[in-house]
Amino acid sequence: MRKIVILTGAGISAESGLGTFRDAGGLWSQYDLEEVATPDGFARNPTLVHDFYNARRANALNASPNAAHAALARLERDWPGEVVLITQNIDDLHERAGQRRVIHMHGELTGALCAECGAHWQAPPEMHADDPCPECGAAATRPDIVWFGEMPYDMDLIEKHIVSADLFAAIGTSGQVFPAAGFVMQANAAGVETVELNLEPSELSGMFDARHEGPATDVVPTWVSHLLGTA
Ligand code: BJW
Repeated sequence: MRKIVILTGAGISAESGLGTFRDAGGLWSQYDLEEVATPDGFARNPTLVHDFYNARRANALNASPNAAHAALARLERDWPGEVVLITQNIDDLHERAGQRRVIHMHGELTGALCAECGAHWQAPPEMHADDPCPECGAAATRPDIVWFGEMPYDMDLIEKHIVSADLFAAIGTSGQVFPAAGFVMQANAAGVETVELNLEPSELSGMFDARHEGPATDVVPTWVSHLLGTA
Protein backbone atom coordinates (compact mmCIF):
# COMPACT_ATOMS: atom_id res chain seq x y z
CA MET A 1 0.00 0.00 0.00
CA ARG A 2 1.40 3.38 -1.00
CA LYS A 3 -1.10 6.23 -1.18
CA ILE A 4 -3.33 7.19 1.74
CA VAL A 5 -6.09 9.80 1.33
CA ILE A 6 -7.68 11.10 4.52
CA LEU A 7 -10.88 13.12 4.93
CA THR A 8 -11.34 14.90 8.26
CA GLY A 9 -14.40 16.59 9.79
CA ALA A 10 -15.32 18.53 12.87
CA GLY A 11 -14.91 15.48 15.16
CA ILE A 12 -11.12 15.63 14.87
CA SER A 13 -11.06 19.12 16.37
CA ALA A 14 -13.73 18.43 19.02
CA GLU A 15 -11.18 17.49 21.68
CA SER A 16 -9.33 20.74 20.94
CA GLY A 17 -12.47 22.51 22.19
CA LEU A 18 -13.93 23.46 18.79
CA GLY A 19 -17.61 22.58 18.49
CA THR A 20 -18.98 20.11 15.96
CA PHE A 21 -22.13 20.93 13.95
CA ARG A 22 -24.63 18.13 14.40
CA ASP A 23 -23.76 16.54 17.76
CA ALA A 24 -25.99 17.42 20.75
CA GLY A 25 -25.22 21.06 21.62
CA GLY A 26 -23.41 21.49 18.28
CA LEU A 27 -23.25 24.72 16.27
CA TRP A 28 -26.42 23.99 14.29
CA SER A 29 -28.43 23.71 17.52
CA GLN A 30 -27.22 27.20 18.49
CA TYR A 31 -27.37 28.98 15.12
CA ASP A 32 -29.71 28.83 12.14
CA LEU A 33 -27.51 27.49 9.33
CA GLU A 34 -29.70 29.26 6.74
CA GLU A 35 -28.72 32.58 8.36
CA VAL A 36 -24.99 32.02 8.94
CA ALA A 37 -23.86 29.49 6.31
CA THR A 38 -25.60 30.41 3.05
CA PRO A 39 -24.98 33.21 0.51
CA ASP A 40 -28.60 34.37 1.02
CA GLY A 41 -28.07 34.61 4.79
CA PHE A 42 -24.96 36.71 4.18
CA ALA A 43 -26.87 39.00 1.79
CA ARG A 44 -29.63 39.45 4.42
CA ASN A 45 -27.38 40.12 7.41
CA PRO A 46 -23.61 40.32 6.75
CA THR A 47 -22.94 41.60 10.27
CA LEU A 48 -24.50 38.49 11.86
CA VAL A 49 -22.41 36.24 9.60
CA HIS A 50 -19.18 38.16 10.28
CA ASP A 51 -19.89 38.01 14.04
CA PHE A 52 -20.35 34.20 13.78
CA TYR A 53 -17.06 33.69 11.92
CA ASN A 54 -15.15 36.33 13.96
CA ALA A 55 -16.05 34.34 17.10
CA ARG A 56 -15.03 31.05 15.49
CA ARG A 57 -11.76 32.60 14.25
CA ALA A 58 -10.98 33.71 17.83
CA ASN A 59 -11.85 30.24 19.21
CA ALA A 60 -9.63 28.54 16.62
CA LEU A 61 -6.74 30.90 17.42
CA ASN A 62 -7.02 29.98 21.09
CA ALA A 63 -7.25 26.23 20.42
CA SER A 64 -4.31 23.86 20.08
CA PRO A 65 -3.89 20.79 17.88
CA ASN A 66 -4.60 17.53 19.71
CA ALA A 67 -3.07 14.05 19.61
CA ALA A 68 -5.13 13.10 16.52
CA HIS A 69 -3.83 16.06 14.49
CA ALA A 70 -0.30 15.24 15.67
CA ALA A 71 -0.65 11.57 14.69
CA LEU A 72 -1.72 12.46 11.13
CA ALA A 73 1.26 14.82 10.80
CA ARG A 74 3.48 11.94 11.97
CA LEU A 75 1.90 9.66 9.37
CA GLU A 76 2.65 12.20 6.61
CA ARG A 77 6.24 12.54 7.83
CA ASP A 78 7.04 8.82 8.32
CA TRP A 79 4.89 7.02 5.73
CA PRO A 80 7.04 5.78 2.83
CA GLY A 81 4.30 6.59 0.28
CA GLU A 82 2.03 9.57 -0.35
CA VAL A 83 -0.37 11.03 2.24
CA VAL A 84 -3.03 13.55 1.13
CA LEU A 85 -5.23 15.18 3.75
CA ILE A 86 -8.56 16.70 2.73
CA THR A 87 -10.35 18.58 5.49
CA GLN A 88 -13.86 19.98 5.72
CA ASN A 89 -12.65 21.99 8.70
CA ILE A 90 -11.94 25.68 8.41
CA ASP A 91 -9.55 25.78 11.38
CA ASP A 92 -5.78 25.47 10.85
CA LEU A 93 -5.07 22.83 13.50
CA HIS A 94 -3.73 20.32 10.96
CA GLU A 95 -1.14 22.84 9.73
CA ARG A 96 -0.26 23.86 13.28
CA ALA A 97 0.34 20.17 14.10
CA GLY A 98 2.86 20.06 11.24
CA GLN A 99 0.77 18.66 8.37
CA ARG A 100 2.19 20.02 5.11
CA ARG A 101 -0.26 18.86 2.48
CA VAL A 102 -3.80 19.98 3.41
CA ILE A 103 -6.72 20.64 1.06
CA HIS A 104 -9.33 22.87 2.73
CA MET A 105 -12.38 21.97 0.66
CA HIS A 106 -14.72 24.24 2.71
CA GLY A 107 -12.31 27.20 2.88
CA GLU A 108 -10.38 28.64 5.82
CA LEU A 109 -11.04 31.03 8.69
CA THR A 110 -7.74 32.72 7.84
CA GLY A 111 -9.02 33.68 4.39
CA ALA A 112 -11.03 36.67 3.14
CA LEU A 113 -12.87 36.76 -0.18
CA CYS A 114 -14.40 39.63 -2.16
CA ALA A 115 -17.98 38.70 -3.13
CA GLU A 116 -17.73 41.31 -5.92
CA CYS A 117 -14.46 40.54 -7.76
CA GLY A 118 -13.36 37.18 -6.27
CA ALA A 119 -10.05 38.46 -4.82
CA HIS A 120 -8.59 36.39 -1.94
CA TRP A 121 -6.44 37.75 0.88
CA GLN A 122 -5.39 37.00 4.47
CA ALA A 123 -8.29 37.64 6.88
CA PRO A 124 -7.68 40.02 9.79
CA PRO A 125 -8.70 38.65 13.23
CA GLU A 126 -12.00 40.60 12.94
CA MET A 127 -13.85 41.20 9.69
CA HIS A 128 -16.68 43.69 9.18
CA ALA A 129 -19.37 44.15 6.55
CA ASP A 130 -17.96 47.50 5.38
CA ASP A 131 -14.32 46.37 5.03
CA PRO A 132 -13.21 47.38 1.49
CA CYS A 133 -11.71 44.80 -0.89
CA PRO A 134 -7.98 45.57 -1.35
CA GLU A 135 -8.34 44.85 -5.11
CA CYS A 136 -11.56 46.54 -6.22
CA GLY A 137 -12.54 48.61 -3.16
CA ALA A 138 -16.07 47.14 -2.92
CA ALA A 139 -17.52 46.78 0.58
CA ALA A 140 -18.28 43.13 -0.20
CA THR A 141 -15.77 41.37 2.05
CA ARG A 142 -16.81 37.92 3.21
CA PRO A 143 -15.07 35.03 4.95
CA ASP A 144 -13.44 32.63 2.46
CA ILE A 145 -15.77 29.82 3.51
CA VAL A 146 -17.82 27.47 1.32
CA TRP A 147 -21.47 27.84 2.27
CA PHE A 148 -24.44 25.63 1.36
CA GLY A 149 -25.19 25.88 -2.34
CA GLU A 150 -21.58 26.85 -3.20
CA MET A 151 -19.01 24.67 -4.92
CA PRO A 152 -16.34 23.32 -2.54
CA TYR A 153 -12.71 23.98 -3.48
CA ASP A 154 -10.43 21.65 -5.47
CA MET A 155 -13.09 19.09 -6.40
CA ASP A 156 -11.27 17.84 -9.52
CA LEU A 157 -8.02 17.41 -7.62
CA ILE A 158 -9.82 15.64 -4.74
CA GLU A 159 -11.50 13.17 -7.07
CA LYS A 160 -8.16 12.35 -8.71
CA HIS A 161 -6.61 11.68 -5.32
CA ILE A 162 -9.49 9.48 -4.12
CA VAL A 163 -9.64 7.21 -7.15
CA SER A 164 -5.85 6.79 -7.19
CA ALA A 165 -5.59 5.98 -3.47
CA ASP A 166 -4.77 2.62 -1.95
CA LEU A 167 -6.55 3.53 1.31
CA PHE A 168 -9.26 6.14 2.00
CA ALA A 169 -9.91 7.10 5.64
CA ALA A 170 -12.73 9.30 6.95
CA ILE A 171 -12.18 10.72 10.44
CA GLY A 172 -14.72 12.55 12.65
CA THR A 173 -17.31 13.39 10.01
CA SER A 174 -21.03 12.61 10.14
CA GLY A 175 -21.34 11.94 6.40
CA GLN A 176 -24.34 14.23 6.09
CA VAL A 177 -22.92 16.92 3.82
CA PHE A 178 -22.21 16.40 0.12
CA PRO A 179 -20.00 16.21 -1.85
CA ALA A 180 -17.70 15.01 1.00
CA ALA A 181 -20.28 12.38 2.01
CA GLY A 182 -19.91 10.86 -1.46
CA PHE A 183 -16.14 10.31 -1.27
CA VAL A 184 -16.49 6.84 0.27
CA MET A 185 -18.76 5.85 -2.63
CA GLN A 186 -16.18 7.11 -5.14
CA ALA A 187 -13.50 5.16 -3.29
CA ASN A 188 -15.61 1.99 -3.23
CA ALA A 189 -16.38 2.30 -6.94
CA ALA A 190 -12.64 2.60 -7.66
CA GLY A 191 -11.81 -0.47 -5.53
CA VAL A 192 -10.01 1.58 -2.87
CA GLU A 193 -9.86 0.10 0.66
CA THR A 194 -11.83 2.28 3.12
CA VAL A 195 -11.78 2.86 6.87
CA GLU A 196 -13.86 5.08 9.16
CA LEU A 197 -12.66 6.46 12.50
CA ASN A 198 -15.43 8.10 14.52
CA LEU A 199 -16.77 8.46 18.03
CA GLU A 200 -19.89 6.58 17.00
CA PRO A 201 -21.38 5.04 13.84
CA SER A 202 -22.12 7.66 11.16
CA GLU A 203 -24.73 7.78 8.39
CA LEU A 204 -22.21 6.06 6.12
CA SER A 205 -20.62 3.48 8.42
CA GLY A 206 -21.98 0.52 6.43
CA MET A 207 -20.03 1.63 3.36
CA PHE A 208 -16.58 1.29 4.93
CA ASP A 209 -14.49 -1.89 4.89
CA ALA A 210 -13.30 -1.28 8.47
CA ARG A 211 -14.30 0.92 11.40
CA HIS A 212 -12.63 2.14 14.57
CA GLU A 213 -14.94 3.66 17.15
CA GLY A 214 -13.81 6.04 19.88
CA PRO A 215 -12.54 9.56 20.50
CA ALA A 216 -10.17 10.75 17.79
CA THR A 217 -7.34 11.33 20.27
CA ASP A 218 -7.45 7.58 21.07
CA VAL A 219 -8.30 5.88 17.80
CA VAL A 220 -6.25 8.02 15.40
CA PRO A 221 -2.85 7.63 17.13
CA THR A 222 -3.49 3.86 17.50
CA TRP A 223 -4.43 3.53 13.81
CA VAL A 224 -1.37 5.54 12.73
CA SER A 225 0.97 3.45 14.91
CA HIS A 226 -0.51 0.32 13.38
CA LEU A 227 0.05 1.64 9.82
CA LEU A 228 3.61 2.67 10.61
CA GLY A 229 4.34 -0.62 12.37
CA THR A 230 5.23 1.16 15.60
CA ALA A 231 2.30 -0.15 17.71
C1 BJW B 1 -15.97 12.67 16.93
C2 BJW B 1 -15.63 13.26 18.12
C3 BJW B 1 -14.41 12.86 18.66
C4 BJW B 1 -17.52 14.06 17.60
N1 BJW B 1 -13.66 11.98 18.02
N2 BJW B 1 -15.21 11.78 16.30
C5 BJW B 1 -29.57 16.60 -1.13
C6 BJW B 1 -28.75 15.57 -1.52
C7 BJW B 1 -27.39 15.78 -1.78
C8 BJW B 1 -26.84 17.04 -1.62
C9 BJW B 1 -27.66 18.07 -1.24
C10 BJW B 1 -29.01 17.86 -1.01
N3 BJW B 1 -29.55 19.05 -0.65
C11 BJW B 1 -28.58 19.98 -0.63
C12 BJW B 1 -27.41 19.40 -1.01
C13 BJW B 1 -26.07 20.02 -1.11
C14 BJW B 1 -25.50 20.43 0.23
C15 BJW B 1 -25.69 19.31 1.24
O1 BJW B 1 -24.94 18.34 1.30
N4 BJW B 1 -26.68 19.42 2.11
C16 BJW B 1 -26.96 18.36 3.07
C17 BJW B 1 -27.27 18.98 4.42
C18 BJW B 1 -28.02 17.46 2.51
N5 BJW B 1 -24.08 20.65 0.00
C19 BJW B 1 -23.63 21.80 -0.49
O2 BJW B 1 -24.37 22.75 -0.70
C20 BJW B 1 -22.16 21.87 -0.82
N6 BJW B 1 -21.98 22.29 -2.14
C21 BJW B 1 -22.42 21.56 -3.19
O3 BJW B 1 -23.00 20.51 -3.05
O4 BJW B 1 -22.11 22.12 -4.42
C22 BJW B 1 -22.56 21.43 -5.59
C23 BJW B 1 -21.66 20.30 -6.00
C24 BJW B 1 -22.17 19.26 -6.77
C25 BJW B 1 -21.34 18.23 -7.17
C26 BJW B 1 -20.02 18.21 -6.84
C27 BJW B 1 -19.52 19.24 -6.10
C28 BJW B 1 -20.35 20.27 -5.68
C29 BJW B 1 -21.44 22.85 0.10
C30 BJW B 1 -21.41 22.36 1.51
C31 BJW B 1 -20.80 23.42 2.40
C32 BJW B 1 -20.78 22.97 3.85
N7 BJW B 1 -20.49 24.05 4.66
C33 BJW B 1 -20.41 23.86 6.10
C34 BJW B 1 -20.37 25.24 6.79
C35 BJW B 1 -19.24 26.11 6.31
C36 BJW B 1 -17.95 25.82 7.04
C37 BJW B 1 -17.99 26.21 8.50
O5 BJW B 1 -18.71 27.16 8.87
O6 BJW B 1 -17.28 25.57 9.28
O7 BJW B 1 -19.28 23.03 6.41
S1 BJW B 1 -21.79 22.92 6.80
C38 BJW B 1 -20.83 22.07 8.00
O8 BJW B 1 -20.96 20.66 7.73
C39 BJW B 1 -19.37 22.46 7.74
C40 BJW B 1 -18.70 21.11 7.82
O9 BJW B 1 -17.47 21.13 7.14
C41 BJW B 1 -19.73 20.18 7.22
C42 BJW B 1 -19.53 18.73 7.61
O10 BJW B 1 -19.73 18.54 8.97
P1 BJW B 1 -18.87 17.46 9.77
O11 BJW B 1 -17.45 17.84 9.75
O12 BJW B 1 -19.18 16.10 9.29
O13 BJW B 1 -19.38 17.71 11.27
P2 BJW B 1 -20.67 17.06 12.01
O14 BJW B 1 -20.95 17.89 13.20
O15 BJW B 1 -21.78 16.82 11.08
O16 BJW B 1 -20.16 15.62 12.49
C43 BJW B 1 -19.16 15.49 13.47
C44 BJW B 1 -18.77 14.01 13.55
O17 BJW B 1 -17.69 13.90 14.46
C45 BJW B 1 -19.91 13.11 14.09
O18 BJW B 1 -20.00 11.95 13.27
C46 BJW B 1 -19.43 12.71 15.50
O19 BJW B 1 -19.78 11.39 15.86
C47 BJW B 1 -17.93 12.84 15.36
N8 BJW B 1 -17.25 13.19 16.58
N9 BJW B 1 -16.67 14.10 18.51
C48 BJW B 1 -14.12 11.45 16.84
N10 BJW B 1 -14.00 13.37 19.86
